[in-house]
Amino acid sequence: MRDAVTSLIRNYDSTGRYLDRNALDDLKSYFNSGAARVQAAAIINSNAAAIVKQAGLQLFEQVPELIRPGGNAYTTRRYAACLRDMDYYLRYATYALVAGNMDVLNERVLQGLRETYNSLGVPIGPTVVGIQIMKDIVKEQVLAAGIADVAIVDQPFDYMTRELSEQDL
Ligand SMILES: CCC1=C(C)/C(=C/C2=NC(=C\c3[nH]c(/C=C4\NC(=O)[C@H](C)[C@H]4CC)c(C)c3CCC(=O)O)/C(CCC(=O)O)=C2C)NC1=O
Repeated sequence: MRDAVTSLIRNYDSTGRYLDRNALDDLKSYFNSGAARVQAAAIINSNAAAIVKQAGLQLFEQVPELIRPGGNAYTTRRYAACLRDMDYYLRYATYALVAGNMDVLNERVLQGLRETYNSLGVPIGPTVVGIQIMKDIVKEQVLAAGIADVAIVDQPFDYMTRELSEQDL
């Protein structure tokens, strides 16, 4: 598992280089966004249950077939599994957000996920919609807390979305 700093150092060390202008610029921008990343993680942490619940309701409103007979989230067990997955995505998004690096998502979330979902008939499209809904809710809350740099929030959610969708082609 890597973060913005360790991955940069690994990069430079592998070619025996001192940290050059580009490296220093990258580091500066990571450290400059550090306080906002931590604040955003704190906001998610104290609202996680509500964010997942609200995102689930919105998702099932947008794609009601999911919770009808024959839908993948139909039955209490599968409904709960779906919300649990949403909670995983949200929690790991906070790790990646704080790390400033998406490595943790590859390693702990995305690896093998498509195969699992395909074998269980979990539809990728609506999963992606659910991740995007959580992103929008989080961005609203982060913005409301006075953090201007909400773009940092996009990164982990968009990364998971992109990887899931691309893998499904
Ligand atoms: C931390 C990394 C991690 C992830 C990501 C993860 C996902 C994950 N989701 C699963 C199931 C599932 N995932 C869903 C999710 C959904 N169904 C829908 O219709 C919606 C679109 C969607 C919710 C948004 C459902 C319903 C199941 C149960 C499927 C079944 O057992 O039939 C399973 C199969 C085993 C189980 O049920 O626990 C895994 C491994 N597990 C992990 O350890």
